[in-house]
Amino acid sequence: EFAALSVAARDPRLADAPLLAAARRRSPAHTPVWFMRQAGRSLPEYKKVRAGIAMLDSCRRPELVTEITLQPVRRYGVDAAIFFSDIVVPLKAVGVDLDIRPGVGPVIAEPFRTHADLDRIPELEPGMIEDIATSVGLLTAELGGTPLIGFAGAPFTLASYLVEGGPSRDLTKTKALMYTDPQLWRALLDRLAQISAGFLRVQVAAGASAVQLFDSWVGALPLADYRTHVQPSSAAVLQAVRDLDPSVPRIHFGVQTGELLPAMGEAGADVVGVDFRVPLDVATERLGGDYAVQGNLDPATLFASREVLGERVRQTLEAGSKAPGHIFNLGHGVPPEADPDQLKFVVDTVHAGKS
Ligand code: 1CP
Repeated sequence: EFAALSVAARDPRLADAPLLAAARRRSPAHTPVWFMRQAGRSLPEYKKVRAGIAMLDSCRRPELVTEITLQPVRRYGVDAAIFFSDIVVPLKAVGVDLDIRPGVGPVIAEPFRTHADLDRIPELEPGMIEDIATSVGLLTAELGGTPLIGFAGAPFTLASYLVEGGPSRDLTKTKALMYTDPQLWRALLDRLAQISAGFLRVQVAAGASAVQLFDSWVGALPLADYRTHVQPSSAAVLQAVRDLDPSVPRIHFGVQTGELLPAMGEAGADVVGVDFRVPLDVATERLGGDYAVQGNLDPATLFASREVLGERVRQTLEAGSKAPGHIFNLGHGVPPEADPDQLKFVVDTVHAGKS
């Protein structure tokens, strides 16, 4: 249980934060809501401050990170900030040669192929990301009673970029490595678990009051392979956060993970993120334990009329009310073309409640 409550010791106002209450399966004052990718290209104020600055450079400038992270909190009145960074930032910090290309995503100069490639992915030391701790410290001072969610990519999703060399639809090379050389695969995932855990622990130590582990692409795997080849490394990441501070709730998210939900919970999550394909009441039944859920409005409904959007929000709240705790979110990230006024409407509708 969350006996230590060291999170509340950081700022007494966090004790009543709806996001933390829902994550702990206690009754929040209202259903908390935030959006994956709430910062970023859907916001004109983001495009303005990012102009002329490369994505990965912007992630290493504490004043800029602070401003970008706060933008959606100011505009929408969401119940949490998510740290502005990217899942590949810690890989870059240990020296992996990679870049984020506009309109594409992460691209790796020399994709991972053999045992020797492990030498190009050293362990993460806190001294390599002192700026991340600085950014989190600046942010938590500004945020007061609004929780900051720290995050990292899960080992499988990080491995998928390293092995494929960039974004990929079917992850064939990644799965081929997993099936042909399970020992090398395990060594790679162990190394990535250390890096992912190190990235999260720096954020938590600096003041993040919840964390989300993004295993965005793990839905590419059947359950049995997930359990054998992936779950142990993700569990190690979540355990490392728990060891540092058991009062920090852990959210575990992936896309197309309908078949994997219970296994993702068992990996050590308090909250399981659900994409838009599985209704939250069905997800709760599948999870079958004391898990809060997060989600899961289809991002495409942001382009529908207010009438349709409002109805979908209320349906999501109704389905979420069957879970021991519900954090409202989209089923995946905010599309870059989304209208910020529609997102504000979602926040207001969630805060107004079901009826
Ligand atoms: O120039 C730009 O603005 C680039 C777009 C962008 C942004 C705004 C990228 C490139 N990353 C980010 C920030 C980011 N990335 C955040 C921050 C804040 C927020 O949510 O408000 C977060 C949490 C991430 C995490 C991330 N990066 C994930 C997991 C989340 C998810 O969407 O599933 C993944 C898979 C990435 C890789 C990545 N980085 C960027 C892109 C376009 C991608 C996806 C590429 C692909 O399709 O494989």
